[in-house]
Amino acid sequence: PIDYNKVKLVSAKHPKPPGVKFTYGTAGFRMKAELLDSVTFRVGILASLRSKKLDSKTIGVMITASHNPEEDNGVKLVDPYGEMLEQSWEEHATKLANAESDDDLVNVIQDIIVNTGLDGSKDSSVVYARDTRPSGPALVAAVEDALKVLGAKALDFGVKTTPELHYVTRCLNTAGTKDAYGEPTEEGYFKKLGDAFRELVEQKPHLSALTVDAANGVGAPKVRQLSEVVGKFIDLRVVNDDIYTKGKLNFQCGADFVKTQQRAPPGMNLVSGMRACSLDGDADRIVYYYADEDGKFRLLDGDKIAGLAASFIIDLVRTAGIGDIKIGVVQTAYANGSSTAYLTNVLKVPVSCVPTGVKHLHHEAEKYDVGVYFEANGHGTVLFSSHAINSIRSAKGGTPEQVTAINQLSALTNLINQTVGDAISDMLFVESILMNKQITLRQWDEAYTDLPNRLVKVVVADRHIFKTTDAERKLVEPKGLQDKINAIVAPYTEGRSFVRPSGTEDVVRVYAEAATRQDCDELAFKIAGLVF
Ligand code: 16G
Ligand code: ZN
Repeated sequence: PIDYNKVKLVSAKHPKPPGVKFTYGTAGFRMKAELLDSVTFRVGILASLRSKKLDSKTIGVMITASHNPEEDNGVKLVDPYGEMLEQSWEEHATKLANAESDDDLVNVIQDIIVNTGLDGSKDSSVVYARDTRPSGPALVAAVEDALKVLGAKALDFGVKTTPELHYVTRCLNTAGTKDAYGEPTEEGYFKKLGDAFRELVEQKPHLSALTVDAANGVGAPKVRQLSEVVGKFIDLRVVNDDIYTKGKLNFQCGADFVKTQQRAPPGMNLVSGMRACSLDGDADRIVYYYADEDGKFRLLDGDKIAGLAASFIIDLVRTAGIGDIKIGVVQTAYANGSSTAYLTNVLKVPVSCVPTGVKHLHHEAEKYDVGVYFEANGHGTVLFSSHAINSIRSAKGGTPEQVTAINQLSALTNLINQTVGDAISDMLFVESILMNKQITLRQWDEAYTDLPNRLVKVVVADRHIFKTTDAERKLVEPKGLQDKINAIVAPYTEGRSFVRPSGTEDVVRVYAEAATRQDCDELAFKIAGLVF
């Protein structure tokens, strides 16, 4: 049973900053690190409660603020199979974080116990990891205090990428079952990826070196470790790998910088013929890019990866002769209009659009046998249903081509991190496709041409008055605003624009795309003016 007096005593060492309102949002709790001590302590408590609720299964806790500035940090929970925390528990997290006093905290814990019908006397087990942020160790200590006071089994997974933590959580909970996902260690993770990658590319000629911008974050040491496993097949050159100098994390580098600025990180010296990609600060996003003959920067973002991945898998399934496998792609409103047209008209694959945030994409992708989901920002993965996996594993194949395609599909199910988008796994996935097709980044890029697009942040008095519908593509509130947007967009050729409140920052985001750069910028400017 839970010793509430002890909880209060330890909680007193992790006081809530008065007046601050916390929300468990799309990416868990995220803000200036100095405000997070009480929050991480309480998330530790919630992790233990969640484990008790789920028959003592291991729950994951990740301490990271992804692509945010170094002084930020964040914390989120991972459910037993590596998914995001079940949505109904986000509310419990928010209530716990906002309990003003230690007594209130105990009341909220007791409410959660009653509300969810969990048995407080059950054992609990929690695995946790952090990225390279300097504020990480102290926040880990706060989680550990919580686990100690609740008597939870605590597993410190150390400095890891977010996707590694998702991976290990699933491994721990499936060990010894028919759904075993892999060895619950970092070595197991790299071995699983490395073996699958080798299977896919062993016979293929090598490509030129790939420059990997690691955002001066946890991706840097991890890509180096990966290199030890796959170095025979792929030449990885890590840049922006300084995880020790203060202030460097995500600063003028990384996937978010490259995607939003639409340029290479300064200092990379991207020249024609180079192949490059950028990870974000916790290595769950990746974008590719190159310079064309004129030295012009060309981005291959999450939409381009989705197109490449879908076309490769469609071909494999067709060649393998495995019928009855429904392939679909899931995007958000930020997907470039050209990418949606390419998927729909050229690949002829069904496309669904869902609200921003991994949990929405992930759930929608689960509706297909093979669900490819990517956000334009580079976060994404591919999910294989158990029907798909069984079909692939039991397929025999009559011709050598069929056998190869079946083996490749089977390898893909191991190469792709199916718990969450994973920059390292996605990078190997993309590389394996490019090696199989023997194509350059430029040739990949030729599948379709992106419409010029612009993303603008608008600071408003209260972003909560903005309410959206239709996968965030339309505003329902403030009343009348959507009609005005429609009227402005109407005259633009291939014009599209939408407005949504950010889930991670106190701003409203305006997206616009149109046939020309000038039209697109003008459109973005006009719509931003409406919102302001
Ligand atoms: C979070 C989401 C990411 C989304 C971004 C949008 C997860 C794990 N992460 O980082 O998928 O693209 O928020 O941010 O769900 P915004 O709401 O500020 O535009
Ligand atoms: Zn991230």
